[in-house]
Amino acid sequence: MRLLVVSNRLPVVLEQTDQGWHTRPGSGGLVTALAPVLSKWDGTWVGWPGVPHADDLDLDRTLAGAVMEQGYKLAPVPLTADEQRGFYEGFSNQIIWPLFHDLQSLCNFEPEYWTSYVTVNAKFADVVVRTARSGDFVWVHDYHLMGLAARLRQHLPLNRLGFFLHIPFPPPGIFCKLPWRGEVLEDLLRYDLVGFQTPRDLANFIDCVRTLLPGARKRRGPRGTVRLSHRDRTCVLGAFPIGIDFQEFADVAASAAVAERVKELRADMQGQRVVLGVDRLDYTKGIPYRLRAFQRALRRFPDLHRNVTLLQVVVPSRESVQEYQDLKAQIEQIVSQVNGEFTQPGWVPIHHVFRSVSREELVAYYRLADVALVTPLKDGMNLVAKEYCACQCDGDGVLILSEFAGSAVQLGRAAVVVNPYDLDRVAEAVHYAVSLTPQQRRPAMRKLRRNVRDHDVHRWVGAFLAAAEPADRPRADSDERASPAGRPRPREVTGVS
Ligand code: GDG
Repeated sequence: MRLLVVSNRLPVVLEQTDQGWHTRPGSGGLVTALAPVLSKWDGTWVGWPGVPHADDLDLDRTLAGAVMEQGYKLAPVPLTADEQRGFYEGFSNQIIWPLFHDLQSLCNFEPEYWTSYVTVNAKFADVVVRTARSGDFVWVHDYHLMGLAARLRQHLPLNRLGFFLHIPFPPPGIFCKLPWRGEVLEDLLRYDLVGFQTPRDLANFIDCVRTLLPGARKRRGPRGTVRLSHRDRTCVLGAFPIGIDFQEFADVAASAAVAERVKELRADMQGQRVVLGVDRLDYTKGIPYRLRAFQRALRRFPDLHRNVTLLQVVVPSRESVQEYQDLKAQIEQIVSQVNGEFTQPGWVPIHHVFRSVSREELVAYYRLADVALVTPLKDGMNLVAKEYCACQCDGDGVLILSEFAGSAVQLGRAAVVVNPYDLDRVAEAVHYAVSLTPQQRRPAMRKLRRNVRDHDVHRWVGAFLAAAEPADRPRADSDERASPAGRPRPREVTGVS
């Protein structure tokens, strides 16, 4: 069996220089996790190369070099600028992204976007069909490509098809606003396996199926999964919380180069305690609320003055979309307001970094930080929370975590859990976190690190692929209608103990 991974973007970055086009490897948890599996299984990654068509760009030739280095193949799906606008900026990021994060008021349900999404999903499917051989496992990633299975089924009847949703799945009250709700659900049920980040997302999906497709039948599957039968097909559903490459982060954090950088940063910070926020520029990450909460902390707890600094890294993202430009302006305004209110010679309360920093610099920030303030309004998982823990190789540090991040299911028992909308409680959490003694901080961080280590990204890949194995015969007595009373048993997600 070979593995085909399909995602919106290929795991490479194409760049144009005076010498022509060339590639450099992409970064991120998914690339790190899947690269070794792909090379072991003679795999191929299918995705959009990230740049619009250019006359002087020979995609196959440019990507050939990257293929040699990475040990697996790349199959590009070229998109026109119009397709990229309608499918990516439109349907994916102005409809599904806000809706699935419970922010339906930000949705723009433009019918053209749906048309573009259907066309582009068909284009992706065509490249997969051309690339796949009978028996290959096709693993599709994320909300941009929910509609691939229908077309793949027609042309690849013997291949197993898996899908993993990296973002949350909303409850029926929100999902039902989607004009194409029935199509999306039916499309997802055409996969053999659909994976979600948390048991809550899985339960929401089943509730939506129950609401919109009343004939669907639900049974227990192996290892906490659920089997849903609809029309002539059965789909396995499960919760597979994504992890990080713990060892890689821990090794970089323990390296001499990072230790040296942390020493420099500490000297720059002049003994202040550092509270760290790291986010892509996105309204789901709750950055304005976080900054307001920090402002409240400074107003209510004068002992924080000159003693605590918030280091907020914001990585530019989706800046062609109006909401993201507005968010950037809003963040800059609050930062300047708070700094104007509290700055004294020798102390600027918020350091705002608006750019991407290198992996090594990011790890140095994680190590430097006494407290990580991870307060998304809603998040599929949130890898920053896990990376922060992995990087505390001295066993110290405090994680303040939003109850609405998927990672709270695993880390909530040893983190300081907050409602990100509750500014006063978040302010108190910051004050509490910086007041803890090492004796109070260390046991919780030990538990957090153990949990992140034991549920790393390699285990995630293994669990998903194992669940995608052809099904055992279902037990005759486990049949039941999809109903509220018959909610799926949540997959056991080990909490820290
Ligand atoms: C989606 C879901 C889910 C950030 N700044 C820099 C940088 N980063 C890296 C972090 C982390 C990643 O970006 C962000 O991951 P998150 O999980 O926090 O968020 P999304 O990008 O929204 O990801 C999310 C995830 O998919 C995986 O399933 O957890 O819920 O929304 O890895 O390290 N990396 C570098 N410089 C930066 O400045 N090098």
